Amino acid sequence: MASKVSLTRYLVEQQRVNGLIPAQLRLLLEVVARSCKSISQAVNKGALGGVLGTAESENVQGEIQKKLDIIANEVLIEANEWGGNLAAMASEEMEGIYVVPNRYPQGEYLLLFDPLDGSSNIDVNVSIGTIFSVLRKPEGSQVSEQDFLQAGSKQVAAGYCVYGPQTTLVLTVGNGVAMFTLDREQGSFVLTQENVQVPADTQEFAINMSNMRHWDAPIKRYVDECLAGKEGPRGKDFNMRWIASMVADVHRILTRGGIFMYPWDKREPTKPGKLRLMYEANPMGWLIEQAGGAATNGKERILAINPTQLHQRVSVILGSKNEVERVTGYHS
Ligand code: AHM
Ligand code: MG
Repeated sequence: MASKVSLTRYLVEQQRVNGLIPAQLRLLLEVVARSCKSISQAVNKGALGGVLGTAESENVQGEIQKKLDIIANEVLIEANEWGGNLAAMASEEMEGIYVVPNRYPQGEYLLLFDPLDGSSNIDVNVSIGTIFSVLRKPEGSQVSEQDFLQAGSKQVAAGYCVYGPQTTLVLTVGNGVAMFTLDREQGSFVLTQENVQVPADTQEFAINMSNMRHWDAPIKRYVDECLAGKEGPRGKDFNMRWIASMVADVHRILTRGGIFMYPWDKREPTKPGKLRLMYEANPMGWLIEQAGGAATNGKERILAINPTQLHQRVSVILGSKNEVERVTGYHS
């Protein structure tokens, strides 16, 4: 039997054999993975660890923070600040950027994360996850928020860790998508799937249907056509899933195909969408593209959007290529 490939070995191969990642980026990804292991431990303890429920605080988006949102954010900051790989970090849970303190060496990279995505699912024991994106710090002076405002196409690594029945880390460094399952006995992530591919066609869609009355015409048209099934214009039946954890919905799509939509809607017309570009849509968009799928905001490729704000929101349509192209086509 072929020996198991650990995340460490996979990353070393990406560095040495494929020349895809410098050593500093490899070390940084190891630390992110280690943080995910700690978060997974905390998530697993649940009520026994006293980690469920809300904290008495709000984040910059005005959302009530859960205790685990704060714990996961601290784990990521503490693990990543001292290694010398990063210049600064940004998170859904922090208003401004976190510059690596002077007492540590500054590295060449910028790390962005949603420490615990799908917060509404924490207390009900449904899959949640950590999403991350790595950018290179532009050369020059002191690191600033401006340095983070790079299009998703500039990412050098992106991934997520889903805390579900299994803890699975999913990663791209621009060489396809690989999945690693946490082996709790060994304490390491083991490569369990390489070269992940999203089928171009699908009969499964994911959207929060309770917002239907607020949608724009193109989204309404697409979903109506799916709902019409065999007798409708698509000539086939569709299935529906909505987990309300983007990580879990994207993980399903990477595993068996599908389309995920969190579009702009009329509830808050000035907001471009619910999800955040820099640490949700960009990393997920890149993973999906690396697996042969597509990701747009209905008008353009998510990865082509030039950000103007750290916490900017975006309409998201991603997954199986032909379906994403269809919905995007309905917008033109
Ligand atoms: P969060 O980052 O505050 O957890 O919010 C993002 C989540 C996504 O994971 C998920 O797709 C979406 O919000 C669910 O929203 P809704 O509850 O409106 O269906
Ligand atoms: Mg989130």
